[in-house]
This record gives sequence, structure tokens and C-alpha cells, in this order.
Amino acid sequence: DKQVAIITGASRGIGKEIAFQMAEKGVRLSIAGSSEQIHKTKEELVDKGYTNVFSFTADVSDENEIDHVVQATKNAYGKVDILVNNAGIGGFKSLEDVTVEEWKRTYEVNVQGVFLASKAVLPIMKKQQFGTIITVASDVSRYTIPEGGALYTSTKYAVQGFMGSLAQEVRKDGIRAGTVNPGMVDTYFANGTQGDPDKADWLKVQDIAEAVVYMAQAPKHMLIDEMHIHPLVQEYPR
Ligand code: NJP
Repeated sequence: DKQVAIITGASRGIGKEIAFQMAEKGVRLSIAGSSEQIHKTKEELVDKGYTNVFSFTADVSDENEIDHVVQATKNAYGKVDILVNNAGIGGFKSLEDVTVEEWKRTYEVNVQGVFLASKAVLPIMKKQQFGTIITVASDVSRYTIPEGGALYTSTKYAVQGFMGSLAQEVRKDGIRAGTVNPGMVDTYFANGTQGDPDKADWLKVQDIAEAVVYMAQAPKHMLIDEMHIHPLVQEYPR
């Protein structure tokens, strides 16, 4: 019986690679992103022969949109085994320059988005008595970003706490919850460009996707609650 996964933020970057690696493992997919680009990702998957994929333009911070993704997935495939909360945004600037709007929006996407998608899959996973929820967080940013990381880092610490607590709450239902915490990854994050030669030493999207797939497909009796993965060139004091 093939697994079913919902991946948020799969238009590009880490989420897109997770989609490709899961598809390669035979996982049936629902992928979501806030822009139309998500449908291009679906087309690329289908072109490679991975035909079990639905794409949704859905903003993770919008309850109705994310509920629709989850319900449509359940209706189409009959179950949801894996949720990957990967969608996230961030920008780096001195705290004095951060506006209340930027503060709220970053929390809406990075924290409320994780809450809403997790909340939506829980009734399905509880009924199944099985499921894995993985959030792409970040903890190294607390120590390694010299300037301007306070807002972004605070959202990622919020989800770290959220996921840890959720893991305890849902363990009795056979549901696993955990985080993957990357260091610097070569993606489009914070207005970057994936493939930029200046980021040659950074982690690749493949490195993080492999970790997520491993966590999601670990034997049912195993809970991996946190993974921390850094490029060798980046310090990781804790
Ligand atoms: O970034 P990027 P990453 N609703 O910009 C989507 C974390 N992380 O792959 O909305 C739904 O290439 C967007 O699609 P679209 C990071 O915090 C990264 O690096 O269609 N989707 C795109 O697919 C984040 O949680 C690094 O434009 C939304 C995707 O999110 C995760 O890794 C280090 C959305 C972003 O792709 C993936 O980011 C670290 C919304 N409201 C943690 N807003 C790093 N790169 O160094 C955006 O520790 N998306």
C-alpha cells in the first residue's frame, strides 16, 4: 500500500526536492505552494513519470485553503501518512527596521501555517492510528546570523517548541512529530538564488530532503524527534 504525503512549500527549494525524492520512493503526493509555480512543479513531476500528484495553490496561513488541501488529499487517496510542514519565509535586517506587518506575516506563515496544517491532518491520522508530521525548522540561526535574524529565528524556535509538545500529545495515537533543522542550504530562501556559486559549500536541497524522507519512512516503532544538519563550513555553537 503506497504512502500518501502532503508537502507544503513545494514550488521550489527544499520542498520541491522532498517531492521528487518521495515520488521516487513511490509516495503519492499532494503539493502546496502560495504561487502558481506549484503547478509547474507538478508538471515536472509528471514529466518524470511521477503521476500520482495533485498540486494546490494554498497559503499555509489560510485555514480554509489548507483544510481544502488536506480534505482533497484524503478524498483522493483515502488517507494521509505524512505531512511535511516545509513552507517558510524569512528576511534578515536589523530589528529596528522590522515592521509589525513583517513580524505578523512571518509568524502567520512560519508558525500559524504549521499549526493549521498539523491541526487539519490530526483527525485523519488519529483515525488511522498512524502518521508522521515533520516540520522544517532552524535552530542554528540563533547563533550564526550576525545581524538581523531575531524575527526569523524566533518563529523557528516557536515551531520547535510546538512540535516537541505535539509529539508528546500524539504519541499515544501512533503519530510521530519531529523537526529537521538545517544550517545554510542553497535555495531561493531570503531572496537568494539556488545554484549561486557563492553558496557552493552550503548544504544542497538533496541533503535535507534525504533526511526528511528517512524520518518519514523510519519503521513505525521509531520516533526521530529532531535532526540537526549543517554544512561543515558553518559553525554550530549551542
Ligand atoms: O526556501 P525557498 P527553502 N504558503 O524560498 C513556499 C527552512 N530553512 O527551500 O509560495 C505556502 O527556496 C514557496 O512557494 P510559493 C525555511 O525556513 C531554510 O530554503 O509558491 N507556501 C517555496 O516553495 C523553510 O521553512 C534554510 O512561492 C509558501 C517555499 O515555501 C524551509 O526551509 C535554513 C508560503 C520556500 O522555498 C524551506 O525553505 C534553515 C505560503 N504562505 C531552514 N510562503 C536555508 N535555505 O538556508 C512561501 O535552517 N511558500
